[in-house]
Amino acid sequence: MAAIKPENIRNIALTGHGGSGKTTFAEGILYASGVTNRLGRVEEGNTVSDYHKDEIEKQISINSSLLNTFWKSSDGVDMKINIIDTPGFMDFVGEVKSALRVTDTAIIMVDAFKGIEVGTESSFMMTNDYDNNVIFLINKLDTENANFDHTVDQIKESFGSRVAVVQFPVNAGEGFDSVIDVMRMKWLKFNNDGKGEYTEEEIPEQLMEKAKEYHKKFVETIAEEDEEMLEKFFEEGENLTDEEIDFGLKKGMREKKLFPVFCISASKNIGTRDVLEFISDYTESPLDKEPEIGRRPNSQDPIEIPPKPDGEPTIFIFKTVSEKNIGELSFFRVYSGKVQPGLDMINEANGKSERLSQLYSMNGKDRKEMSEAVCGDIAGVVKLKDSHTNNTLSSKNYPVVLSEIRFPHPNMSLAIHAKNKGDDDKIATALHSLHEEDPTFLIEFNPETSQTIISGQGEIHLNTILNRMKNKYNFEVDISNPKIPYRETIRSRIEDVEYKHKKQSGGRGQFGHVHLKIEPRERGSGFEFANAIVGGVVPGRFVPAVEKGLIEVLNSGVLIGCKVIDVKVTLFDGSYHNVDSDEISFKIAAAQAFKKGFKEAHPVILEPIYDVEIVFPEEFMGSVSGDVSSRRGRIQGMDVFGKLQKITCQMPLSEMNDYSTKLRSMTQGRGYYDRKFSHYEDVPKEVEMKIIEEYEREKAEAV
Ligand SMILES: Nc1nc2c(ncn2[C@@H]2O[C@H](COP(=O)(O)OP(=O)(O)OP(=O)(O)O)[C@@H](O)[C@H]2O)c(=O)[nH]1
Ligand SMILES: [Mg+2]
Repeated sequence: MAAIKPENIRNIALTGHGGSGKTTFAEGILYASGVTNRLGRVEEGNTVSDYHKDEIEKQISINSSLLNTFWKSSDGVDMKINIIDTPGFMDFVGEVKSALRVTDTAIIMVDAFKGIEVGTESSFMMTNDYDNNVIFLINKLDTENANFDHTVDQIKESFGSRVAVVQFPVNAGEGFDSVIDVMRMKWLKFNNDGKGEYTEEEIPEQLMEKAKEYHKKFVETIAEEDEEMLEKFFEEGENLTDEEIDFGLKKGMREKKLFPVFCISASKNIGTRDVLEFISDYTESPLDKEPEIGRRPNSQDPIEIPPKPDGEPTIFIFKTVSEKNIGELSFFRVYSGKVQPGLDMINEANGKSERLSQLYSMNGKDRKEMSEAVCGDIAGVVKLKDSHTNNTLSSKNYPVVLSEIRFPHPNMSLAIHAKNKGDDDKIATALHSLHEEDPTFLIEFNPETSQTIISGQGEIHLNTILNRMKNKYNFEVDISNPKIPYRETIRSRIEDVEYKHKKQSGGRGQFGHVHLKIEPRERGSGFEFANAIVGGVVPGRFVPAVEKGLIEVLNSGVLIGCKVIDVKVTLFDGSYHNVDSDEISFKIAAAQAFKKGFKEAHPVILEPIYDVEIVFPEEFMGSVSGDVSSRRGRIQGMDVFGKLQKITCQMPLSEMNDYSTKLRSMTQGRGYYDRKFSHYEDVPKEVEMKIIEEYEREKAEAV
């Protein structure tokens, strides 16, 4: 095959609400373009894209899949089309973000019966972050309840009047097989054999009036791109030249003002070919894109990395998968220059060099060797040593770092324990590998609570990970709610608390004696120790032991076994014994004095408070805001995005364990939220009592 030219590459992400038909559409593309020789079905578990065991079992996409094909543009040029099929289910939103980061055009799939759903809106919102052009496909027009007009109205209502309807269906419903293309003013009649072929015919008389109306609206939407064109349109009717339409359409899409709409039935493979043709003819090539914004190593100043085919090689890794037999496979996009096996590159994230080994073009799990990947292309490479998702590999002559994918914060956590004690180390390795594949899945060992905590985007996400752990790595774990990392501190000062540690039981005794002053410090200022001993009443050599004794209590807590924070302790008096005093005695004396003083200094328990953003359809406002209050949340702001409502609030972590699941069930699966640690705050008294009681009970049970 002739070398691929960057200007002939198109990079497309398939996005949209769960179940809208993305994977089925991808399957249609591969069949129509001859990559496969049959049309796989999600229900039969034989699609190219959903090839993982858990995807086949659940009949949903969980991972995004990289696919590619070739298609001839209308002027006969072979275009390489890279497609990333993303999952629609909210728990896997990280996959969508990484796909949008490296593609130029997002196809947003909309179900013709269900209309705009929360996944449609969130897909659109995410395209704003990564500057993708947008095309809407109205799918499932072969279903009985498909409602094209209503869906178009909804798209316009949500995304603006510059929605350009390119086609309308002639016979939506069970027998759906033809559309009127109002851009070309042709009747497209599709064969019903699944290959998606069609014939172009003249528009029948009875549909001509409707077609003209749609055509006029289409041309008007395009004319709005340019004042001169708009004038011409209104003065001379609808006579824009093909060149003007071409110009206005491309400009409007590039500026993200204009969104074409197509009609399809993915499962019947109707409409696929003309969408491919449109992608080839009208969407941006990597060379049309604005330069990437990056930075040089050791600098925060932004620099531009233009898409230059002969520039210094620069690639960005957006996904890593670990596959049987080959190990880690990293997916990347070339942002400048071209790369081939054997090329030495540098990873500025860790300063290490990487030699590229074999490159592959991908279709799900099938891969084909590539001799090079040119500027703008997307491909896979095996066996990188030290490079991960979000890393840039660049030329040693011109090292750069490109901007990272902004993955969402986790919104649900679980504590896990190996069923089999001996498995701990192996589980750590498996968890690490699962995180490599999915950066929205996080693992942390909390030394304070001695728990291994896994976090992710919701119940389904964490269950998927636990299943993978079982199926792929053969481990089973028990799960529980993570302990909340409370803190302890004081509200008032104690001028003098004394403790004398004295022990005389034959042999050498123990003696340590201290007077401490204990004071609260400002939140976040930490622990301070001051030595105000004069005249050597506590000899200098024992002072570090006093501080050590204090730090030990600070770490193990006084009230409920949680860290003590933001206190100042001054050692100002004490005494010692020539023979019996030693470090241990002073450590014990200091610890006991502190515990005693702490309990008298109005101790309080602090709890972690999170900043929370909740997005959900407006009709659930009452139940969502009521639920926030019942979780001791404080609402700080409300915004509206189309038909979505956003609540910004602060909520205690201890009230959020089941929040992800509860929010979904309250909003018919349409609400989602993001959270981020904010600060520590006093626990209300009645809650404090409960926490102390629970701690005492657990302590008693453990004895
Ligand atoms: N009747 C009809 N069913 C369709 C069509 N397209 C997809 N489906 C069905 O809709 C269901 C979901 O299709 P998928 O292709 O898995 O949808 P998806 O958008 O990839 O789903 P996720 O990746 O899980 O978000 C499957 O049962 C498909 O067979 C269509 O055009 N017509
Ligand atoms: Mg899918």
